[in-house]
Amino acid sequence: MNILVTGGCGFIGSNFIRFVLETHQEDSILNVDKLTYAGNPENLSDLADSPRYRFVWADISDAPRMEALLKEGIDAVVNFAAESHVDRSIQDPSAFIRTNINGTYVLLEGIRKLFPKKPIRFLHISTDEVYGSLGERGAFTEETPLAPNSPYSASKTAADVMVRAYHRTYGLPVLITRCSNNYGPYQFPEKLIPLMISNALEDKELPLYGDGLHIRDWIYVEDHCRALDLVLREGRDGEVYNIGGQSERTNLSVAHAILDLLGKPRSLIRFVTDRPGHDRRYAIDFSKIRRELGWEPLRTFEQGIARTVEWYVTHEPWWRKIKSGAYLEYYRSMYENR
Ligand code: NAD
Ligand code: TDX
Repeated sequence: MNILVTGGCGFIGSNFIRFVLETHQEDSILNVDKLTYAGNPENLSDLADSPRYRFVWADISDAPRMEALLKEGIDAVVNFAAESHVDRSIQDPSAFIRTNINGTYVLLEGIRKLFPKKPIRFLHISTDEVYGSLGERGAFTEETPLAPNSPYSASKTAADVMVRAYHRTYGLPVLITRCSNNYGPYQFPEKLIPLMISNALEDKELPLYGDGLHIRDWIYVEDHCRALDLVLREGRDGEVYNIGGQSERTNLSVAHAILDLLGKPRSLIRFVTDRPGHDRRYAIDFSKIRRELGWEPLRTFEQGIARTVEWYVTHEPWWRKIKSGAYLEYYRSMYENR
């Protein structure tokens, strides 16, 4: 397959591209990324010379550019491109509306217009946050009503249901996945786990929102990528697949695990003002993808967090460049001069 991946310079997209190229020797990838603050081509610098990988600097909201790229013999689109950080969406939702909603619409419309007879597959990476927040018991199934609480999750919900509508109305062969919280190599250090690891390594405080007892289900990014690859090749058109890590943890216990692995004192933890509209708990019922496609997560949280801490310890220049902002200037100037 010749796969167009959007947002491939971000965290999950870069892990997915590497996974596909390693697993499927016959596949090639066209990576389209706008290089926002979260996009870092260094995440894929090892692929720069691969004849099966190409990077194009472009915005998914740019319809003429997307149509031109879709005409390049693409077999499938995997849409990761998004503004992905909840706290930023609370500060200013505008980019979330532009990229997450309008950008997804542009891609769908491009496929509808260009391939009226035999549309190409469109795998859309949605999120468990579209379901809103859970109480102490239960887990999200694919039938749980959508009830997003942040501008981020509301924008992801709008995209998710638009993708569904393009299947119902126009027959586009779409697939939607809703996954829980990812962690692992190349995650931008604004998200909880890389922020906690890098702060601890710098002997800085670890800020926990509210009482620190909010619960997330954590999945190691490689397990997520394997699920996405399966859904792309074997999923049923028009279906939604939940993906989870079977690892519910409070944020406080995540912080403890990181500090313990690094041999740093728990006194680094600081309880700070809570995030507005903060979802209390997420949990995923992934029995559908297990039943239909035989997928389940392979790594426990304890294995995954140990590997992740190790990766950040051995890749200190990578996250230091990001925290200082230096990476952004370098790549912007490189692509602007082309
Ligand atoms: P990320 O922020 O690390 O990466 C996003 C990438 O998209 C960046 O490379 C960025 O430059 C690019 N991008 C942003 N706007 C763009 C635009 N207009 N055109 C082209 N590229 C653009 O995000 P991530 O954590 O890798 O998440 C990837 C996807 O997975 C997102 O759609 C997110 O909603 C979803 N998701 C993430 C998680 C998680 O835990 N991180 C969980 C479930 C779903
Ligand atoms: O400094 C912090 N302190 C803190 O207590 C940060 C950044 C987060 N938190 C809390 C908020 C959440 O309860 O940690 C938890 C995880 O926060 P994030 O890493 O910001 O992730 P979350 O808001 O759960 O959303 C993530 O998972 C679903 C991704 O960012 C989304 O893109 C994905 O859709």
